[in-house]
Amino acid sequence: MTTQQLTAQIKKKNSFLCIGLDVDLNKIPKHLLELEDPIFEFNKAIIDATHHLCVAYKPNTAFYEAYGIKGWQALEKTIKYLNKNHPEIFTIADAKRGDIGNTSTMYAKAFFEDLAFDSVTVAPYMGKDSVEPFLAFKNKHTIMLALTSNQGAFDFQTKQVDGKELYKQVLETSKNWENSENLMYVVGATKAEYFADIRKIIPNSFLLVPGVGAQGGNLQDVCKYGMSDNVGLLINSSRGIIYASNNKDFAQAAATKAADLQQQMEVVLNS
Ligand code: NUP
Repeated sequence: MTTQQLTAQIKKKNSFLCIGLDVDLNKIPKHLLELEDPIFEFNKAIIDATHHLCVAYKPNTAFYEAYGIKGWQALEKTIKYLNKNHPEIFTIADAKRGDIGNTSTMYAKAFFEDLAFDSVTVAPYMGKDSVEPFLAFKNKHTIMLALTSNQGAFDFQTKQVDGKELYKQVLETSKNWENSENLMYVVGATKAEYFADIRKIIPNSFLLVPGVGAQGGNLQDVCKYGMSDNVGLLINSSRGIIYASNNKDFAQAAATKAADLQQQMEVVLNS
């Protein structure tokens, strides 16, 4: 998918919502546990109830890897279901990969070719030759961690390196990498006061913004400082949407939470 197609979908749906599919068998409704593939059945119900309200889905691979082969098969079924029924929706494998070049190429193949995700999250710590193998895939997107939503972001990311915060070095340096037009960045919603500085470095790049909902990030603040001319934001909520209820009405309850965020986004887009 191209970023133009993503922006067109945002304008059509009046939404830049990304729903995180972080399935925890301890949190999903008990009646699903009797089915053969509870993880996929949960995702399918959430997708069926919310696809008109969001423009992206983001399964975090940890929640699938934790259940071994069955978890990975549920991830595969989920991405196939999305690509078949909602090919216009942007898909993100939140896997935070990155390694020496030939290994990164295999990670990229796993997510872009085998599973056919539109994008994957990548850690920048190993540098240019660990990220460029992902960038080489046409119309696929590499979402690099810049300033994360957690408290530990202050351990390294905001420390000065050569007179500048490390996350700013990451943004500036990566702009010059080959195929950098395929880069997007993760910036946490809990760090809204940093968005204005970030937009000075990367005015147009798409930002994946987790941290709204369960982590307490504020949608309006993120939009005020982070929105670009082409919107440039994908705001993620996982637990705040998918665990709105653990009864039989869970999918409808998730849709209500998603609709609440979508309506707030519509107001911002029209203002
Ligand atoms: O900085 C980040 N913060 C973060 O929460 C980068 C991420 N990829 N995430 C992921 O976003 C996190 O691992 C989880 O999958 C999702 C946030 O979930 P929630 O807090 O909305 O439940």
